[in-house]
Amino acid sequence: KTRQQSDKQRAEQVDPRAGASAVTPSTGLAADCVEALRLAVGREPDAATAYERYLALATAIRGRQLGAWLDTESRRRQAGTKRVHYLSLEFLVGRSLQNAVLNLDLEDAARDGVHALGVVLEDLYEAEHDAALGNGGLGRLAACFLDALATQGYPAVGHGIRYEYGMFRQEIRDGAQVERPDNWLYRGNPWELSRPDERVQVHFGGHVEYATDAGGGLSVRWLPAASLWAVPYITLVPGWRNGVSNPLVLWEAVSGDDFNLAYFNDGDYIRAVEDQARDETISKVLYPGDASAAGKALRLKQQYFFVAAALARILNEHLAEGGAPATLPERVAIHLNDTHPVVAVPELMRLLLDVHGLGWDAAWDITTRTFAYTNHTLMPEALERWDVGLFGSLLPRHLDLCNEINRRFLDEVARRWPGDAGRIERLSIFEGFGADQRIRMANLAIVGSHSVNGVAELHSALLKRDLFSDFHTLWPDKLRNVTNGVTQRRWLRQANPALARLITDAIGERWVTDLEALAELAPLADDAAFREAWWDIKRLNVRVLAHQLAAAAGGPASVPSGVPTGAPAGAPKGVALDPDSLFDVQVKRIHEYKRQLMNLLRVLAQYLRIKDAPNGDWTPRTVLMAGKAAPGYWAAKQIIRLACDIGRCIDTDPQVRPWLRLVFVPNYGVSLAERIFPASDLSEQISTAGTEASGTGNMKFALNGALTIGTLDGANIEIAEAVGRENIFIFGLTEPEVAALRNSGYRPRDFYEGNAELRRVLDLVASGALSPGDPDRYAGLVHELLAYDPYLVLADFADYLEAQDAAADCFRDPQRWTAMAIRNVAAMGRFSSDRSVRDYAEGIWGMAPLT
Ligand code: B1H
Repeated sequence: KTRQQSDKQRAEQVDPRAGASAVTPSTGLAADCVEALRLAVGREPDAATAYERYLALATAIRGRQLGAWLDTESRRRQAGTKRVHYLSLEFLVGRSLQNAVLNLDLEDAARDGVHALGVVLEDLYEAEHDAALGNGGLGRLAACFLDALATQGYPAVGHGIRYEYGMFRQEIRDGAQVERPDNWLYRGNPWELSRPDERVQVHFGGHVEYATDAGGGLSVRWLPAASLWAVPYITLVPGWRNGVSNPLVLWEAVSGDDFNLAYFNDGDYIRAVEDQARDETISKVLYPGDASAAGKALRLKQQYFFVAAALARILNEHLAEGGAPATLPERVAIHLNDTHPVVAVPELMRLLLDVHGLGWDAAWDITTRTFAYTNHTLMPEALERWDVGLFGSLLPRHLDLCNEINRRFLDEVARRWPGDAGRIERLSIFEGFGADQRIRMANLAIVGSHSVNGVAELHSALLKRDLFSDFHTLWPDKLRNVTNGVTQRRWLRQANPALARLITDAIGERWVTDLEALAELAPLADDAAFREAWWDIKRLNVRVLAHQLAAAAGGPASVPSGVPTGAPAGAPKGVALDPDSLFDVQVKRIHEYKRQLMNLLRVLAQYLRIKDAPNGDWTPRTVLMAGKAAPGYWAAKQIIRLACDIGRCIDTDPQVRPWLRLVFVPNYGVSLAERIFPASDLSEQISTAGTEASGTGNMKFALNGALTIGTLDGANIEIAEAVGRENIFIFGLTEPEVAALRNSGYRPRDFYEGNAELRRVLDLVASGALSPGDPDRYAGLVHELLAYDPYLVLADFADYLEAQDAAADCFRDPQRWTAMAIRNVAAMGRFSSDRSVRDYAEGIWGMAPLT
């Protein structure tokens, strides 16, 4: 306790932002908790459930956040500081209670408060449901950015959708993924604040009327067919102990019953109510598809719905604060998180032209100076291309505007490259003809923004070289890089308190707000006592995780059949994981390009080696895999089945089980990730070079002292540069080698025939022995690999095995392993989202923090 207090004092001395008035009041929190339990929840302390106590504490804390928000707002208005609005279809926030307690420096007070309620704080943390309003890296990045923005005192607002159902809950039944709805709001959400009076009308469909007005000018009227309300819900994002709080505005769709009066007048009451229900499906559910564009009407409606609401709010606030349309880019930056919110470009044009009466050139200048766009993927199937018929039927005015934007843009291109039809075709916002015509949302984003960035050095270089090469030739200064980052507050300080404490004891706690300070750890890699403490913490974290997974699996072997929720498939009940084994972990969405399949094939290779020499001196390993497959993605679901089948085969083999385990952990998400990263020894980052835009899990593992086994892909390259090649297990083809192999005609069968071990593994998978009840289960998968193997699994297999052997050897020397781990953490400074956000603010948004 004394230590915690001295930390606090030090923070107040060291951190210039933690001025006296900025510190969140912790006094009275205990009393506020009891009061909230009685007067907000309506329960006597001795009768309350854990969830009700959680509600009480959350309510007491939210009050303090509201105060900080009002202060932040008045500071911003007074100083006239520019503000960024981050538009994203996903915010993967996870839980909020512990994050708020730590960021507001309320831990001691909350412990006292919760003690007064008769429970321990950790139980209340666990009572909270994850806000899983995102698919994976893209959504979690948005959440890390909000934390970093608030911590550095940048005025910022997130805008997204208040999905009633977040990312589905994954169950594993009979070794296969089953999706269950994530009804995360069913007990209410104490963090959000609804603002029904600030609702915004959103329109769809209908047609556009053009007329010449009295002065001879063209007047345009969009006569929509339907309208509904967007109701904002505000969740506050607290900075780290700096008194700053920024809003995340999530919009809910509510039927505008007063606009569908026609049916009521016709007496068709039931039809009117049905329509109302249909409107409200807009904010019902998060699309669970990661990396492939959905192309569905509902998805386009979701995009326009929240974009229109956000822009209306942004413009209203700007005008209410005394701004004019023309000064928007001086006071406001709007960021487009991938192409999902790119309909914002024609929407802002519509507002400026049709509502505010500006001319085209002025409106276009304002628009392009306001928007910036981040691309998150090179995968062609993820690039959004809206069918013109669908787009025009929902947004007729916007389709007209896209045509006009394109016409003017292509005129410019034609002036520069007269007669270059090919270039015009490639740059055009539209592709195809007639019924097949589509809008290329990435092209619209680039044309409508002043800045376009990729998310890691390699990814940005490939955008310039391949996907956006014509745009790069046209506007050589528009494309740039901002490498992703993660917040060390959640991913180290909160998730791994033991390691965070060890680090702070060694170098102080500056790293919490300045990750570069971790460099001071480097000399300690040579300190035997420090290494021992480090290793012990890792083993302790592994024990905690192993214990949790066993508990989720239902404990003793006597539990009746049917694996309960959260149970690791493949781990027979009662078979505990070995906490001294090498914890080798791949957690991320299941996708072919991420090559979970290559990981599984090497597990089988290891299995066969052990079978060949059961008395060999093997390095014990526990391979954990977790991640969700998009519900319609058959190949990804097969990978999960294969993982479960292999896990079961190993577990039922007493010769192999002491040396090798494979566990597929169900329902990967933010809260599970917070347990897994601290308990990992080896981080699997094995995508085919040139396919993973950045990766952010790679950073979270390394920040928690896991060593990386990985390809030279995405941010792995920058991690390898930072930690040094001697502190990471790099293997596989490089991006140019991948391109060359593909160009020369890749024949996966050659690798099969040239590698006896690979042959045995694939023959085993094809044999049906892994799934005796369904022997043909993997015939198609093996056939595809031998005939096509689009992600070069077979080409990289041998090198991957070698790197795995090197990792195993290294792990047998804990001194050496730990020294490498410490050097990894010491080199993580530039992978903080604080640095990413500063790059955006200074290089793209033109913003400074509040003073
Ligand atoms: C990333 C997506 C994505 N890139 C479409 N693209 C989606 C695409 O719902 N959809 O339609 C959802 C998500 N997600 C990830 O972004 C990259 O794969 C990672 O490499 C990167 O680290 C992350 C954050 O930049």
